[in-house]
This record gives sequence, C-alpha cells and structure tokens, in this order.
Amino acid sequence: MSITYTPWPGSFAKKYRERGYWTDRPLLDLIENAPQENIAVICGERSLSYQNLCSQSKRLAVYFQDLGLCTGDTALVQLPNVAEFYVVFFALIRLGVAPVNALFSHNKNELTAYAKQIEPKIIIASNEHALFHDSAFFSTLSVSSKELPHVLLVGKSEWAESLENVLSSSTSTLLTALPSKAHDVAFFQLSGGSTGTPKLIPRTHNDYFFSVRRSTEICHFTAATKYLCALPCAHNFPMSSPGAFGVFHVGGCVVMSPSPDPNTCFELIERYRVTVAALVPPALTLWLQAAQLNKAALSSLQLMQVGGAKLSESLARQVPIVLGCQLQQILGMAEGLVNYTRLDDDFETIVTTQGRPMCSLDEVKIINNAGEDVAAGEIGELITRGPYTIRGYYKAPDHNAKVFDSEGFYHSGDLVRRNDNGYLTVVGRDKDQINRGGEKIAAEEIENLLLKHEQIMHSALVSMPDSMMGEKSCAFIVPKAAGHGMKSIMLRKYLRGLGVADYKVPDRFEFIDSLPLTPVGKPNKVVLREEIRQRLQSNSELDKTL
Ligand code: J2J
Repeated sequence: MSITYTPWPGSFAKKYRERGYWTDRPLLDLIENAPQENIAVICGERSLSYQNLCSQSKRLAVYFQDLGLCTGDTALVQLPNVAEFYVVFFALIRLGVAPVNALFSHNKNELTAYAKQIEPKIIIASNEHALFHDSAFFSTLSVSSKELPHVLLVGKSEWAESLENVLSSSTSTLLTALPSKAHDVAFFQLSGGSTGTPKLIPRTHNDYFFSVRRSTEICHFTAATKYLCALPCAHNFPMSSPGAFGVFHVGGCVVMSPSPDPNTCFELIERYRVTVAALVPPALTLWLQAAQLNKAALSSLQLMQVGGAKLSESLARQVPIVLGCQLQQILGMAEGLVNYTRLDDDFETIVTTQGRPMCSLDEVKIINNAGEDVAAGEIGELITRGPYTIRGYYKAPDHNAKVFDSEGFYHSGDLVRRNDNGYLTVVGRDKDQINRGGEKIAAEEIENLLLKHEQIMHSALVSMPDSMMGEKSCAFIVPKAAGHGMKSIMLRKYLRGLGVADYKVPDRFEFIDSLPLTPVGKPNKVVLREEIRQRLQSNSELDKTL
C-alpha cells in the first residue's frame, strides 16, 4: 500500500517527465550510482565510502524487513548530525518505508505530534537525546492499534536495540523488498508551519530527486566537492539544496559537523579541505567574527551558501572579503520551490537578492491581497507551483484549502519583490510565523499551549527585532486575574514541562491587560509588533543613559 498524498495533475506530471525532470528513479540511486570507492561521509574519525553506505543501509534494511516493515509504512527518525542519519534514511528507502526526520532540537511535544500523524512502525533515535535515555517517553508513543512501534537507538542503550549491534551482526537473509514507486512518497519533510499542529510535507522520489539534481548543476557540485553539513542534517536546506544528497548524486564527500559553531567548523574545514558550506544568517555572523582571527583555516572554501532567513546586505558584502570565498543566497522552502543566486551572477545581484527559481517550469506569481499579479518591482505574496513543489500537506484538507488555490499554487506567505531579471528579494512575511534565525516557529502552536495554562486568558506570539537572530519571539499574555504573580521564568518552565523544543520557548513575555484587536476581532499583531519594538527601543535608550 502506498502513502496517500495530493498528486500533481496528469498533464503536469506528463510535462515534467517529457522535459526529463522526473526520471522515475528511486532516491536510492543517489548512493548506488556513485563511484563506490569514493568517500561519501566523514563523521568524527570515521570515513564511510559509498560502498560502506550502501552495504550498511542494506544490512539495516534486512533488519527492518525481518521486523515486518514494508512499503507504505512510516518511521519517526530523530538523529543528530551523524553518518547514521544517511545509513538510516537509505535503509528505509530500500523498503519503501517513509521517514519523518525530526530535528534533533525537537522534543516531546513535536515528536508526539509527528507520531500521531504518521503512526510510525518504528522509532529510530539517539541515546544522546534526553528523551531516549530511558523508555518513559517511548512508552507513550503507541500507534493506533495501541501497539508500541519498534525502536532502534544509535549508541549504547539498556532498554532498546542498538543500531551498532544490528550493523555488526551478520545475516543470511536476502533483501527482497523494493523502494516505493518513484511517483510515491519517499519521505516527509517538516513544514515551518503557521498552524497549531506541525504539518508534514510528502515528498516523492521524482520531485525530490529532480530538486537535488538541478541544484547540483546550479551550484557546480562535482566529485571533488567537500560539503560541510553544519546545519541540522534533517533540514531541507542541508539535505537537498544541493546539500548532502546533491553531494551523493555527484560522488562527492559530506563532512559532518555537530553544530555550526565556527571553532568546530573551522577545524573541520582546515583538516578536510572543505569546499562548500551552508549556513543560516546568525551562524554566518559568528563565522565572520571568527574569521577575522583565523582566515587561514578557510583557504579551501570556495562557496558559502546562505539561506533560511533574510541575510542583510551589509553581512552579504563581507563574505568574499572576510571569508575569502563566493557567496550564494538561497530562498528555499521544504514545500518545494528553491531560488538560487547563480555562481556567475554579478556581485550586486548576489548581495541584494535571494536568487531566482531553479528551473523554467517553476511558476512563480507575486500577488496582492485581491489575488492579482502585482506590477514588476512591487511587493506581493509569492505563490508557486512546479515540478518539485507539493500540491498539499499530508492529511490536512482544511489547511490545504487555505494555502493551495484551485490552480494548485502554494501560497508561501512570503512577501517578495521581483526585479526585471526575475530575481526575488524577500521583504517580509504574511504568515503567522516567527523566523528565529532560520528556525521557524508557528505562533498558533505556542499560543495554544500557553492558553492551556490556568492563569492565562489570552496570548499572542509575535516577532521582535534582534540584531543577531534577525527575529526573536515575544509572547504577549493577558492574565485571567489582576495580581496574578506570573513571571516569565514560570511560563518558560511551564512550556518546557510540556516538552516544547527550546527554540520555540518565547524569548520574552509581556503581561498586558487586553490584546489590541483588528476590526474582525483577531489579535492585532501589527500593533503588538510595534509595541514590543518601541519597548525594546526605549529600554536600549535607557541602557545608553545609565
Ligand atoms: C528570507 N527568508 C527565507 C531567505 C528561506 C534552502 C534554503 C532554505 C530553506 C528553508 C530550504 C530565506 N531569505 N534566503 O528549505 O531548501 C524563509 C521563507 C520561506 C521559509 C521556508 C531550502 N530562505 N526563508 O528555510 O521550510 O519564509 O526552508 O518560506 O525551513 O523560510 O522555511 P523552510
């Protein structure tokens, strides 16, 4: 049985195939067609060749097959930046089991929400994550039949099977299972979201493979590419733009970094002669500072890709001077569309825009509130459809009706301007989301959790400006009673107690008597954002006078 998703209409699918965009090959080809002797992944002191990656993922697939997993099943995976992430991914792909790859920063709240949606047959996680130190959390994750899923952990564990054990044990069983069909769901990406429950993005082999392949062409990836995976490996950017999968497609090498911290990364770049790195803007800021002291370590670096959140022009201009390499800006989204500045673009285009779509069949419109196309150079919402942009979230008909229109365009909620050459510049957002330096927070999700607090009457989460992160989050709270005695620290503790990922816990709380409302009676977030901006400004004025 295959996993249900909203397919592209037949006429579109036909066009994508005729153009050679969809090749009807499984993602497994990414590693199987690479030169097997090349090193695919370096992780700590370990180097895995493509042959190792293929054989380990095959061994693991046999184990999954023995457990009874098969095409159409799903898996919940949460791993840090380690080589096992890819071993597990391709092992599942071999059987047609579709994973959701949760971020390592995700916690009980997020994993539970994903598990509810996909009802996984197996959980694959790391003993490094506090949630998996014992079986307490796992035992809450029963699937619909009330059976617990299987569990497999990376690292030693007293309560679960370990991946290392499986890989080191021999088997005579043959792998008979096959990947799902190329037009079927290969795995789920995570949506940054703007709703109460995190939405899942079904990605097919055909659409994702195309996105990866085309990205490698645009970014000139070759077998000589050494790519530093410093962002969370499960995120769409380091996975596919061109990311690790792009590297695999061309037989290059991925160097895993546990974090984007410049000290760790610079050492890896120097040691392995890394050629490409991908960062979000706050990490880039730290790299620019660190490079002032240690530019020599970066001598092999040729390309710095930056995306996930708006990069300021002033930071962009520093990249070639301070890091000694070329900058590429990327405006991407896990739903599909990815825009790149091209390597041969003029410098002004590279520092002032976030690129243009990667292929000619990406249809991008920029519309006003009435749904009409705006004039060139005017600001509007980016809407799009194309060969690798989904037509619907997983099992979310109500939300889909809101963000996909009748022609199949995805309404991104990004406010952009397009220049005469088709390059996009992001100028704002018209979705209820905070972009905390590339990490997305759906306001409604946090507001709903706050509303469950017995002393809270209303809550509204908005972004506030931050020099390092671009944006941070501020929760406006209307208490039920005067003299409530609530403190920020208590509410932080409360949210952490609910198992909310740390990055989603509001950076600031403001207690107010009532929320300003829009004419239709919704919290007026424009007013709230302005309010917090002014409060921050007067605080910093105050700091200056002290
Ligand atoms: C401003 N906002 C940006 C940019 C994304 C490559 C790169 C990034 C992502 C990603 C990705 C931005 N400037 N350069 O999936 O493959 C904001 C927009 C967008 C949302 C998508 C990839 N680059 N954004 O960030 O799904 O608001 O994907 O709609 O996490 O991030 O977030 P996400």
